[in-house]
Amino acid sequence: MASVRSWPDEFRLRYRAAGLWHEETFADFLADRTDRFASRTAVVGVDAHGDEQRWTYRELAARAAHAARVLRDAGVREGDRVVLTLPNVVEFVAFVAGCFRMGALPVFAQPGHREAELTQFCLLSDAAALVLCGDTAGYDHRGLAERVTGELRRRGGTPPAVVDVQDPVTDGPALAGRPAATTAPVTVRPGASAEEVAFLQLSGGTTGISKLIPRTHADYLYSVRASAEICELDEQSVMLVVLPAAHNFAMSSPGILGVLHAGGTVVLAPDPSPRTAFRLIEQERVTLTALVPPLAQAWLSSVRRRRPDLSSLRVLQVGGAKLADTVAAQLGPALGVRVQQVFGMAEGLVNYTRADDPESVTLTSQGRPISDHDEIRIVHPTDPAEPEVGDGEEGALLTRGPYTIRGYYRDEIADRDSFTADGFYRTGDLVRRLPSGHLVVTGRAKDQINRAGEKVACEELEQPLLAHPEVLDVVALGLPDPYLGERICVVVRPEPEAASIDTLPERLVAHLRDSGLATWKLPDDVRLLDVFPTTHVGKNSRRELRQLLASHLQEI
Ligand code: AMP
Ligand code: DBH
Repeated sequence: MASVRSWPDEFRLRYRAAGLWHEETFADFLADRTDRFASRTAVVGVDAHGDEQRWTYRELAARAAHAARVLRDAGVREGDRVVLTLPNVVEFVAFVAGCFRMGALPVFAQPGHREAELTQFCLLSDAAALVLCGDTAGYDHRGLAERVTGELRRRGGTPPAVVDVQDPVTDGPALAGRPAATTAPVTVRPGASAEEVAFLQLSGGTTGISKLIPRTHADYLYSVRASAEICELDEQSVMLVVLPAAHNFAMSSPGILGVLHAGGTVVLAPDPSPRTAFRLIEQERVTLTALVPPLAQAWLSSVRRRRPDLSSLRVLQVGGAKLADTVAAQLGPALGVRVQQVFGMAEGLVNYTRADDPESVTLTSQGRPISDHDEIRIVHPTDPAEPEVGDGEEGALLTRGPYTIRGYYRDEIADRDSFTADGFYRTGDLVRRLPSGHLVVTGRAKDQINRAGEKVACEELEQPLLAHPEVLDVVALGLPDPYLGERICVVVRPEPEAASIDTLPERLVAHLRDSGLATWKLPDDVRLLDVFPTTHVGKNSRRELRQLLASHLQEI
């Protein structure tokens, strides 16, 4: 794929020679686990109709084969991209495995994404199919898909076939003018190279809507294997997936794939409430789960009231956003678990605290990299020459390694900003390194808000608001919030002629919703200000303005 920047040969050879990259593809891996663990339980959860399911590895393979047939009948071919926007239902695992089986590339969208994002993902990936769950938590995803395909048609694109897992059609006419269905089974894809792109993950987005992240079989499986080892997974491991299943954390750190790799059991929580999680932990004797910090806090308060039996739970992973040291210290004693901090990104690098780290490190750092081959550079955050800062000093984190991408999917402009000439990814995170190699996340140098682990690019809010006739100027920023970490605030300079100032905040939120933004990106707080503080004119003036406004708002 010419438009994906990959690892130079020197690095590819190094990673292979070091035994990090294998020949194994996802299809090989799943076929192998089906043979080895056939009658063990692979997946527990509810299906798209809300019925409980419990699949063995053998049954998962059969469901994956069926999903592959559904996709093929919808016109999907080897190498095609398939946008998945599914909640935590068992079909999610079946369709991911089905894509791998037939050599199609899943694009991991979230069920909260709306027209703006889904249209963009379909366009960027030239998707052959969009897989959804018709009615998700009372929201009509079929109606949403119609709007997305309508928009794609208007823009002259080929709309994807729409597959509803609540009603998957295997023998109907092919959609959208794609080739007609056949009834032949879809066989496991032979001969795929492990260094080809296996799927597209989404970045949290710093400019505009999320970029697509091309991950190869070899690089991702390395991180999955190594994560499973660090987290000491085995056939007895039972992982509860509370976070959205398609998120990189839930997929791979060690997540769904790590557990399937080890022959363990994945339990999908249909909703993220502590009540549901506690019920499933008791019922399935869950050993491991992963949360974002606000959920960990919700567990703390809920455990005192509900007194659940968490005796099977050994490890509680927390990541996606900074965990406050004070909360970290309470979790272990209150829940009777070992806390593991996880600092990762869909672009690659993942850091874990380890089982044998001293408690002082586990509670105050966000872990150290998976691999000795992860290269870490911590540089001056504002000096364009990017000199490295001294040990223990705060700086911007750059990284390069065996599972960190060298470029986004078909986005050369983003590549120029996000990667150095020698291939280091600019994470946008500010960190400090401890003598042990552990990283402490101290802040962020990117124009992004991290709301409870969900990332929003400031621009995603500012662009549609600037198009509103009553808005003269707008700045989106994250304000500190004791529960969410950050809450989304937009500061608006209204047009002097704005119709009714009193109702403007509500109308602006409605405007954002109507513009098709994902549900979690809508502002928590809309502030109106007649005058913005002035900044020095320069490249980063908007960032400076955000900082000025943030400190201004905290003072008033
Ligand atoms: P994404 O781009 O959505 O994959 O999000 C990755 C980003 O999430 C990282 O670059 C960090 O900004 C943030 N992040 C992930 N885990 C942590 C953590 N444990 N502590 C602080 N920030 C985190
Ligand atoms: O926030 C993230 O993107 C993240 C957090 C923890 C991640 O991608 C991961 C672990 O793999």
